Amino acid sequence: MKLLFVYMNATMRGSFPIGLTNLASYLKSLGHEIEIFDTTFYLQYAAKNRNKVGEKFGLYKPIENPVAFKYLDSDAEIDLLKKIGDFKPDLVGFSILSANYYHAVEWSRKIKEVFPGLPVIYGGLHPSICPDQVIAEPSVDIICLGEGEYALAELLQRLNAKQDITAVRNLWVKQDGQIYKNPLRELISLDELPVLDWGLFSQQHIYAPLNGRMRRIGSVEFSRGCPYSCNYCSCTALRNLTVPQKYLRHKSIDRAISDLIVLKDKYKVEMFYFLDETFMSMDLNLFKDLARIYKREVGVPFYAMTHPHSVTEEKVKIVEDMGCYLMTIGIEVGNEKFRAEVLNRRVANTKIIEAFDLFHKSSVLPSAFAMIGLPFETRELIFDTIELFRRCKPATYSVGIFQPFMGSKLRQVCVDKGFYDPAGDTYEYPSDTSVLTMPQLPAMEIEKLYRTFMLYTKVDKNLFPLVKKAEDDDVLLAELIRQYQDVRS
Ligand code: B12
Ligand code: SF4
Repeated sequence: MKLLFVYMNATMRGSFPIGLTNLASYLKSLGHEIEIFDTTFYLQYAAKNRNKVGEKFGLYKPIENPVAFKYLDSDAEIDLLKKIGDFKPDLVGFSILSANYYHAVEWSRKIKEVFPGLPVIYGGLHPSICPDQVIAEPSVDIICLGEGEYALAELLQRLNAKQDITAVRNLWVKQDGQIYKNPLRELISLDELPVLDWGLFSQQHIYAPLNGRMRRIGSVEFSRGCPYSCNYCSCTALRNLTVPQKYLRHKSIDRAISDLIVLKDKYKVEMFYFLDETFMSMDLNLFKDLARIYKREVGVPFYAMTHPHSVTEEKVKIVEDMGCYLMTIGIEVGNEKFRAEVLNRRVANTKIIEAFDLFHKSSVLPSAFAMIGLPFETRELIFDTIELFRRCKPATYSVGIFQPFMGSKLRQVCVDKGFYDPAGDTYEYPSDTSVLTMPQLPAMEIEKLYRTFMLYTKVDKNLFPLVKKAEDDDVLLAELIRQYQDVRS
């Protein structure tokens, strides 16, 4: 069977998406003909380029070795229809996060107009957490909840054999005015997935910025799932779908290593990015084995993300020896009580500081994640975050304005407290803007602190009045950013 996936990515930010690549590689390995229509490199999305916003406010380092990407200046919708006409798929599958939902709907309506008999399936995070909304959309015939590999394989096999498709597990199927809602099946064993086939995508996806340099980066996973339940994260909703199965699982070391060797050689990977939700949380003995074999057989530097709780002296030595270049630790906010009560992240500041200090003593660069503009947050609380950043001194970091993403508990809190009106929500939130209306912290105040965050974390404290002035003075802001963006915090 022929399946055309539509990878909706309106950020102009590359990286081979793990979920869709796994899915496409798996179906290809079963003999299906798979093509991907990818929106990543269309110039029409330039305004949504998050990297550019981050660079402007000194939040990302300027790139020393820019890559000359080839962007497409044609119209993505016209190109998609042409692709369908040429490839003649038996099924079109949209892979979407919430941010892409309405854009995908525009396109699938158009597909139904031009190719009325062509079935359309939606999968990915948004249909998994908002199935009722998505199945009600007339241009969508089928939705997939949770992991798609086995479900799509069975669907394609049944479509090919012209068999009934209404009882395929993980799928909700609309047929003759009825909706068939099927339960979820067993989770896939990660060892059953074939080696990622990045050849299905534009090879430009291999280039990504890291700490001021563009590098050939391969996004991979060793484990899937997370033991925590932070209130601002949508992963928890995905995991809850699969209860009582254990969503948190990992590959066997043999399989992980053999895949990494293939990818390293085939795509000349300079650095691997382990997308595991919290890489260092794995069992100590497993970690030791993985590290020993990785160092010997793969030997490529890598970076990953982790929870501060997982950082111990022993584990830092292990990742250092394994060749880790950078580890991102979620600080999120600086006030311990606020972090526990609002974010449901119960970790002490002393533990966070200890984690950064351990990394500073090693050769691994510690990086940090943070958010500002959370519900109930005040200017003083944001300064607690700035203060903790000044103490932890991350080598690089990513700070974002909180957005009420679908599937996160905090979204509902924002709606209940009147901080956010979900009527007419497009799910697309510009990265330098707050969409909340909070009496104690107006959106404008959040945006000013976002623009000056880097400065407050780096300048000498006696310059704080000048930075405060720059909150309202774009010329001064640009000048200060120019002076301080290369200064190590
Ligand atoms: C890697 C990543 C990215 C990558 C790749 C995105 C992608 N589409 O894969 C990049 C950097 C591009 C990215 C960008 C953004 N991301 Co992001 N990202 C992640 C991250 C860290 C991992 C996702 C992942 O790989 N999951 C594992 C794979 C196996 O699961 P999966 O992709 O869902 O795929 C499976 C199923 O969904 C299904 N499936 C997927 N597609 C399809 C298609 C069909 C037809 C079918 C049948 C099935 C199916 O089968 C797959 C395999 O089993 C998650 C956080 C997390 N830990 O989950 C956030 C996350 C997904 N991102 C998020 C967000 C908000 C964004 C951004 C809006 C920016 C931002 N503020 O962070 C942009 C939007 C990008 C866009 N598409 O326009 C949110 C999504 C919230 C929501 N409700 O939509 C998450 C959950 C983080 C969070 N804040 O909670 N992101
Ligand atoms: S934010 Fe990170 S640690 Fe928290 S639930 Fe999501 S993936 Fe897990």
